[in-house]
Amino acid sequence: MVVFSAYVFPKDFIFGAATASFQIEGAWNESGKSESCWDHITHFTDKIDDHSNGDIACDSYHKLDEDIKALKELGVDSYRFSISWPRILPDGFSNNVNPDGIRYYNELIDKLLANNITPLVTIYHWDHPQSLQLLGGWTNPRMVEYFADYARVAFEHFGDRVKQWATFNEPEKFCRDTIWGEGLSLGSVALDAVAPYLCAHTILRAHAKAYHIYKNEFSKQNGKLGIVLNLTWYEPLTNTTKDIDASNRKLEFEFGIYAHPIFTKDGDFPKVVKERVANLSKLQSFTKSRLPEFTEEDINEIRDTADFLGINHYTTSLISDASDEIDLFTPSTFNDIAVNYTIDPSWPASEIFWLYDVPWGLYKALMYVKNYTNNHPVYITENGFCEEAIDDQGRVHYYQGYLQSLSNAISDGTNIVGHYAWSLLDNFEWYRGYTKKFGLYYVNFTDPSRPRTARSSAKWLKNFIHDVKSNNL
Ligand code: PNW
Repeated sequence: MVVFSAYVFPKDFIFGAATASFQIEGAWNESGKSESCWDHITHFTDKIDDHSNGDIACDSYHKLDEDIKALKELGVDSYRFSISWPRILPDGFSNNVNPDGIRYYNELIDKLLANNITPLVTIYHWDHPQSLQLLGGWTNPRMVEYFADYARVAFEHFGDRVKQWATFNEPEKFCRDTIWGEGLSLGSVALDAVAPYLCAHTILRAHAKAYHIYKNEFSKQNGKLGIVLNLTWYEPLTNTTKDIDASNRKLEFEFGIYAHPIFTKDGDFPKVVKERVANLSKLQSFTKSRLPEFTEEDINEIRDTADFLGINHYTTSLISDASDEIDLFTPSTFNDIAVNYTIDPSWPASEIFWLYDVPWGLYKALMYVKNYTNNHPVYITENGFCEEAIDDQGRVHYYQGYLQSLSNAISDGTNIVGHYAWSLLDNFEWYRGYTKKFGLYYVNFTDPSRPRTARSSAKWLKNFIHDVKSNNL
């Protein structure tokens, strides 16, 4: 441990920046790539705020040298990016591998390594082939096999050089809304009350299957494999038992539903999740719980299948119990959870509605994770702020506070091994299109050459990483 000013980081701590394929690559139908579910949503629905799409995005498919230049300039140790499933397996299945997809990621990986930047590769960051969406997407249990086959192709082609793998990015988020639309009510029992649980059940089995393939067939590659979960910190609004229980319940439904089966010795979904969904399902006259059950075999297969946990942490909400307000007879995940959200008006707001600058929330989240996972190694795989200005003092303030909190959590015994800023670049922000900016680098989307410009936060982070490292020498 080296102390620099007030910051403390272990000597081999990893600093990085993150992106995801659909959000940056563009080249949506080039060189053998097929349509992804997100190409489909953006082309055929009006759900995106600015009616934009990922057809060109940051054009990183043609500009990987510029991305690497930005990473190099930042002085990061690592780059977290994701692989586009339809770019390497256009039919969705592993019988047909697209050589140009393999070429692109080979080139990216080789150039990163040549610049001393290690890759952390997310196998799935929300963009599966539309052909598999037509087969039901993540509600189809066969996706377990299709995903495992896809992961095997990734290990085969890239595993000689990639030593850090994450299977899924934020399954709770995409199981809730990314394919079907967003919002607390999507308007059907199937989507509001059933699909998120079918999806969770499939994802956990797919993750475990990929883990066992990696450990059994690719043990020689000697890498690490984990999963990335979203973890907003939920602080009880008051210190009443009802609000404390409500914030715990929210954490279990959002984080525990994935973390409990993988990281606890009991395995399986959290007790409160199983009980509440079973009880409400019964009351609502379903013949069985809307939450699928795992078999004993599934539970054993899923338990202990992560070398590390990735957490995406952005912000904090204040939680109160909503049990008295909900209609128990209306099936929905919102009613299953039964909480209300609010914020403290003194928190600095970002330019996206859900994100506030609350650095102590990260400290609490990390302490919670330490307990929950018995101090498993953790990467913060995403952390960032939404602000458009080139002189983005709000983002600088955010990183100052969050890195301080992170450093405090490390001093207090949490096992945090890395931090990735979201994002390297402004990019396609899902339902917000290009209206919301998360980049350390500004991207001019009206210029066909998509020039990248360092924001103040990029310069700040560069100096920060440099200072931490030179004090660690
Ligand atoms: C993450 N929330 O999504 C994703 O992993 C990224 O792809 C995305 O660009 C980034 O965060 C910024 O949004 C989230 O409402 C979306 O709390 C929404 C929330 C959290 C994470």
